[in-house]
Amino acid sequence: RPGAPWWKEAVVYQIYPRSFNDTNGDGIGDLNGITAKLDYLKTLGVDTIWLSPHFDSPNADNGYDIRDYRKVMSEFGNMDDFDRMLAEMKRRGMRLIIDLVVNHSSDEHRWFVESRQSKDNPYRDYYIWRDGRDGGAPNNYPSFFGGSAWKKDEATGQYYLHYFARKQPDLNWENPKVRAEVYDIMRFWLDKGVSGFRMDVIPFISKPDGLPDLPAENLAHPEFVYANGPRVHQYLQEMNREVLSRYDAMTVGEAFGISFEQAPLFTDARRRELDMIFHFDLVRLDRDGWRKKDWTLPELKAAYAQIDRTGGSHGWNTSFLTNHDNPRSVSHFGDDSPEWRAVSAKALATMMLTQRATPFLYQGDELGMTNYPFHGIEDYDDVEVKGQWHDFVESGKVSAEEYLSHLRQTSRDNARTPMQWSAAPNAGFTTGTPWLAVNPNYAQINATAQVDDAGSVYHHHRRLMEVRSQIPALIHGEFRDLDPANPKVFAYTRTLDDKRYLVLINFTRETVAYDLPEGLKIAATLLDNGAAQPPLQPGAASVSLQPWQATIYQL
Ligand code: TEU
Ligand code: CA
Repeated sequence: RPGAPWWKEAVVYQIYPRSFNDTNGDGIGDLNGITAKLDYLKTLGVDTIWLSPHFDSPNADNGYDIRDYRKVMSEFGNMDDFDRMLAEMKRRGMRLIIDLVVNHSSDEHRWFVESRQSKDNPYRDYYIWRDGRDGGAPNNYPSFFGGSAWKKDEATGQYYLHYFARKQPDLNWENPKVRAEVYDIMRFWLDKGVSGFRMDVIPFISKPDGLPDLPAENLAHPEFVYANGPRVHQYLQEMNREVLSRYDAMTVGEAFGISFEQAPLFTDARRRELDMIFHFDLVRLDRDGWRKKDWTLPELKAAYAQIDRTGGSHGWNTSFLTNHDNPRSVSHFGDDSPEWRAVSAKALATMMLTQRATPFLYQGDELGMTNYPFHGIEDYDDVEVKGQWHDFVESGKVSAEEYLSHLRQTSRDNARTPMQWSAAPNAGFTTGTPWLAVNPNYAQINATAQVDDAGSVYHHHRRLMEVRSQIPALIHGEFRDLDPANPKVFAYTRTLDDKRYLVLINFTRETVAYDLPEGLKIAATLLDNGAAQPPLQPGAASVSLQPWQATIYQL
């Protein structure tokens, strides 16, 4: 569409650098490893990369705890490596967006090192310090990573606030100096040539006035309170005015705690805040914290429809099925048994890449990588798991067996195992010892094998991106769910002017007869995930959908 901003037509690929590609044998992925794989990504068809944090960090939360916002994490390389990586992306016509983690910093950031020294330190107000109450924490806020969100600091006897780990103190956005520092950091990277930011838990930056106790009903899900501070929109509008409006940058906010109805407050273009947000309601459809619940296809479809209706009216949406905080999409929404893994991964890709939204593909999903076969607690690395283990299992509230049975399906570590490049030892990820175990299925599921196989999950992603880039209706066209209550089939149209496409996806292992609504006639098959048989006759009004068949038709 002439005049559409580039980021509406982009396909973004998320790299979790620690697990992507190790070039020096220390078992940790690095920036040179990314540079070495740019041709692979270019051939796949992605044009924008979102890099999870690459900044100097003591890694209490794998880089989401930043010690120096202007320095590259030494495990990942140095600034020369970064500059080379960015130049090589640009040479290939690719853009880079980076992670902006400014709700909190590391406790090892020099601001915090200063801040904790004394009550009158010039950096004291960079963070949120309060006196304790009755010999305990200032209020009842829980941390997402276990225990209280407050930690007493011996130097002054006051407590500091940390919504996440103790090593992730929350910054005080009320302080204009903090905001100015953040804007400077943003300019530093934009001036280097990055094309925007994914903003970590950005709705949390404004804290509730007076920090009153959470009502009991909010204690299990404090995000709905944390995300609704009084000045979040004021700060985002200021950030837009001061920084973003001066660059051709895209922004996507991680909107943890934001409901569908609230989405437009962030993404309505007329408000000049963010371009897009990541909604949690779809990827967390079947979750209650670490617990897994059942889900149904109509619920998933309702989430898509809601996202389209609310975020899309004067704004734009994201489409994603996983990221570094969620299980693998084929294990979650598809069927990762050997018989159905590849075809169901292709079906999910068809859905993900034909929404009226910018798709965000997570590393390894283009191969249909699966969850890891975790056994005991010792198999996990995640700081979140360790905190929950302490709060729920060690406290005796939940049995180890029960917690672990849910965790196998919900753990963030599922998506963090190393990228499976080849059938070589350690999946070709490293010549050393990988920081997190490689999924043992790498001999069957790896990039080298799939690049060589035209029928692979990889090539299906490549074809989908190619088709998407050529057909504006698949990007901008109106979305309509034809049959929201159908428990087996997702059927929707994408319409732009006189061009109309139909997507049919069978979410089951059975053959399902699907009758098209009155008046719809298929003109041609545009792209199929290899399950359809026999090919459809033009003009057909009914389709016999094969197990996990996903087809885009032209109407
Ligand atoms: O995620 C925030 C977030 O909402 C999840 O980590 C959430 O707390 C958890 O999955 C609930 O089970 C962002 C980053 O994506 C995540 O990796 C960081 O750990 C977190 O913020 C803190 O920076
Ligand atoms: Ca390395």
